[in-house]
Amino acid sequence: SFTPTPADKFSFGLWTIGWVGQDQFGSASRAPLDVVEAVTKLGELGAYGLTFHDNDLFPFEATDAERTTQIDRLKQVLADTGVTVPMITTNLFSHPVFKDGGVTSNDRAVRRFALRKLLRNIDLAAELGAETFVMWGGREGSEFDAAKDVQAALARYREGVNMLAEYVTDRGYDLRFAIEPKPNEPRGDILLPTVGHAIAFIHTLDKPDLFGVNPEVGHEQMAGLNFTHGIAQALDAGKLFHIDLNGQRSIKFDQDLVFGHGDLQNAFSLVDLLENGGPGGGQAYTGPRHFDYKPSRTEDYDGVWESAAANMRMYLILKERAAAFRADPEVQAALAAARVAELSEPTLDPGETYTELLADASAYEDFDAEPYFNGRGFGFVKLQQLMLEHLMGAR
Ligand code: GLT
Ligand code: MN
Ligand code: MN
Ligand code: MN
Repeated sequence: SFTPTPADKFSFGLWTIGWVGQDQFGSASRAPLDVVEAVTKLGELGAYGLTFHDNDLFPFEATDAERTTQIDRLKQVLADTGVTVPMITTNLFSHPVFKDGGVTSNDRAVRRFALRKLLRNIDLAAELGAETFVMWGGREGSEFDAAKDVQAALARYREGVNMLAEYVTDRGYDLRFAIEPKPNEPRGDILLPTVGHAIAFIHTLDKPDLFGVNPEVGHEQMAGLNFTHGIAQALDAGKLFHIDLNGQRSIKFDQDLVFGHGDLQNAFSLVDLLENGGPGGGQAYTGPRHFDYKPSRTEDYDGVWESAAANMRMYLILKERAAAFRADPEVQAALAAARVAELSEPTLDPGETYTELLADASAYEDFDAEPYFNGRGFGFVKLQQLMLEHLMGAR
């Protein structure tokens, strides 16, 4: 069935359904959404989780008392609805103090302020039982090459997150960090622009095991990359800690469309990978299916909740389509003809080294490359057509 339940682990950012529609060219088209209403509605729709930035819940300027009031209101509605907070993140991008970044601002006082804001929000994450602490460094970057020493910025990034990891360890918090890449917007160029950059950076940290990635569909696609490939590499590295699902149509500004409303083929292969791409053919990813989209500025609140439901329904439809694709005997035959499973066979025999490979005449001296001309096609197009027919509901 396409009706979501908490077992599906769907979660939404408070900044997604709560986006009031302000953009570069226009003011808000909707009134602000209160967190109690947001959680109640998400629970009714079948979501299991709410995620948020500190300043989605209380404003940057909030007094301690105002902050506590909002946290208490959230805790109450979580208790009333059973909705959880699996992930928390920190706003280091809205206030002008962060105009040159948070942890990598040229201004050292801003960097120290950003670290304090992060530490305070880590305490809140632990208090609410979140497992994941997302770090999207939207303002960590530059527009002007001469104005940013990128090696120094990466060193400060590393210094900052190493300190956060030490804090989490010392406090005994059960919290892991997920770095979210994005190539540009709001900065002209953002540091750690893709999944690959982020994974490479993680390997330079003091406690790399505490760090993974939070890839967003649209962000990789803004860089012209194949999102499913990025996710596969994150899985290969053991670094898929969280995921931001949404839609993006080609290389342009960050659209944050409903999941599947962008590159639908890629959304299909993504869901197939997450649901069926595990080692034994099971789930490759068991964490939250988190939606980071923006309800179109054209919608009123009925449309906001329609669009929230559409994300979950789209995921469940794709999951059902992927299962049907895998179960189809014609697909299985096409997969075999395309020799997809053969890639899982190691290239060398057990225990074989270059010595045996060099001695194997069949691998080289007697290997016949001739039949590959005008023959030995892989049949990939037939397989793709079958996939699309399943996706379209034509099979
Ligand atoms: C912001 C950004 C998202 C990030 C959020 C987490 S904030 O809306 O566009 O992609 O996931 O900081
Ligand atoms: Mn986005
Ligand atoms: Mn976004
Ligand atoms: Mn995101």
